[in-house]
Amino acid sequence: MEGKTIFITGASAGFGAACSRSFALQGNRLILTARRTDSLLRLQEELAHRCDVRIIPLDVRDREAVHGAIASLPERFRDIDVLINNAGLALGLEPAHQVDLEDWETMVDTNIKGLMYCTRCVLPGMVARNRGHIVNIGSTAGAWPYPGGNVYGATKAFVTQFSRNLRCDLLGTRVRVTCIQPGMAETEFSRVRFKGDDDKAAGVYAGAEPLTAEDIADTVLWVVNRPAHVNVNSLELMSIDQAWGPLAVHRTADQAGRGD
Ligand code: NDP
Ligand code: 8X3
Repeated sequence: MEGKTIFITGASAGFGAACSRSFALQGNRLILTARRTDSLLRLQEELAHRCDVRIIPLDVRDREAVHGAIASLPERFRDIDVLINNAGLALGLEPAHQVDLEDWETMVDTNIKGLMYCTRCVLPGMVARNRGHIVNIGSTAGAWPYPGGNVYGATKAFVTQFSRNLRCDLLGTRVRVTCIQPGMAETEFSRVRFKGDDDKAAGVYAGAEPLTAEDIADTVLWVVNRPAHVNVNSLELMSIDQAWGPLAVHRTADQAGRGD
């Protein structure tokens, strides 16, 4: 798969940075976006000897900025072959009745609306060229609930269903859509979720072997490199140290001892 144009959101860290490195190794043209310009510049410097890299400081929540960034791409970057909708975040792990409403809004604006804006801007070109691949980064949190997952998990459920619905709309075209649904992976994700509390973030992975950003990049590369007639609809992956829990049961104190 050489010489494709790959647009990656959230390229400044974690999965996005790892995907940038993997796709660079195959000599593609990269458009790397995120809010942190310094991290993007470092990545561009690292990858420039391997491929053509364009960086665009971009907040995916800003609809006009997304539109402007894509509309003003130079000719050689204009025909985007692969859009990796990766930018996203979780904020907090509090129960729903205690969360900061702004955190919920930030997750909706980034994980849902940002992904919608990028998709809507890139998709018409893909359909016109009758080729392309949209890879959306969902999460196990979109399928499997957990305490404190409230809006984060719901935004990822949106990503799963939006991905499926896109394929319905695209049936009859050669445009592919895949939703990757990783479980626990060690990146900056938990530091962001716990707002810079490194100890709390480290606790998420302590004593376990989480997925790595490179595991996810390998997976994205694999789905994109399937033959053009193969659409991987969704792919869920977890660390060997993670699995589902039992359904929770709340017991009142006087009933808790019954059956002993
Ligand atoms: P990181 O925090 O390491 O990276 C997140 C990336 O998203 C950063 O590059 C960040 O860049 C970017 N980003 C966040 N908000 C915005 C915004 N408003 N506009 C543009 N870019 C933004 O986390 P991961 O790599 O782990 O997460 C990547 C994706 O994978 C997310 O969608 C996450 O929900 C999902 N995911 C993560 C899992 C995990 O356990 N790590 C598991 C399952 C899914 P910057 O701050 O520079 O803008
Ligand atoms: C990230 C995985 O389990 O922290 O999407 O929600 S989890």
